[in-house]
Amino acid sequence: MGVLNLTPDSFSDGGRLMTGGRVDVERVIAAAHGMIDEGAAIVDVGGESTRPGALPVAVEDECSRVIPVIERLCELDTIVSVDTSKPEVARLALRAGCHLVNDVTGLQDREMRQVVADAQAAACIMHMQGEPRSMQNDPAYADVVAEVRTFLEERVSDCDEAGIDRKRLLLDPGIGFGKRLEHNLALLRNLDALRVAGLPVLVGISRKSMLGALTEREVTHRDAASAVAAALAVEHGASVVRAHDVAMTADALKLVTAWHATG
Ligand code: HH2
Repeated sequence: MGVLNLTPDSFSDGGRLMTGGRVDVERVIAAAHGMIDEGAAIVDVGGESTRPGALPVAVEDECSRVIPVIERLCELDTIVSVDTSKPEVARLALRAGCHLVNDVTGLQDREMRQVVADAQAAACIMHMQGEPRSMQNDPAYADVVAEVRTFLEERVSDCDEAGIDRKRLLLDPGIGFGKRLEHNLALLRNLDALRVAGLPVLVGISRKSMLGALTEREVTHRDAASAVAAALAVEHGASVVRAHDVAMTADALKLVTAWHATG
């Protein structure tokens, strides 16, 4: 899953796809073509940063960033995902042809579940403790793996009730979303335990601060560590990895595949 952040303030690449404060649709489409050529099967479009301390974006502003891009991306041969926690944005994105709703609040909102069910769309259920503004203030767990698993179980059952086909769901431990380094590492080591009902797990670790803590590198120099982390995540049970540098990640995953093919 390649990341296309259409925001001025994303933690690693804010503003990259904007010109004069507005989304540069042609630049986004060119970036998407690049990612697809490099091996992305999904492109994930977001109009609101979820970094720690990020400020909320109004529905109209988020829509004006993502909808024109989604309309164009749907003409390409790829799965289009919208990274939003707002049902209004998800509804319009799905109407524009988007296939997957990537909700960092885990589809806890009933209206969001209804939007996904009505469109027979796919969805990613991510775990977060707290909310972006304050989630890294003092995250605490008694047993992070058990608590994240319970959360995912509850959300899958909410989705069952809403009539969302389980075959359309992805689960995500939410690396860095209300978690300390030790919590992130425990989750990454136990991805198999998070496969509620055997559903596939998505991991988003690309450029995140845990990699900065481990390598002492700034966010602009974390792509090598991100690719290694993606390979480790797949080796430990992830089915999808969310990446900013798709080419480097695809190389890492080719090695994992070859390793097993020759083993
Ligand atoms: N991480 C980010 C955003 N969306 N979605 C899922 N499912 N999993 C993740 O780990 C995840 C996510 C944060 O990364 P990024 O989009 O690059 O930054 P920002 O939120 O600042 O735009």
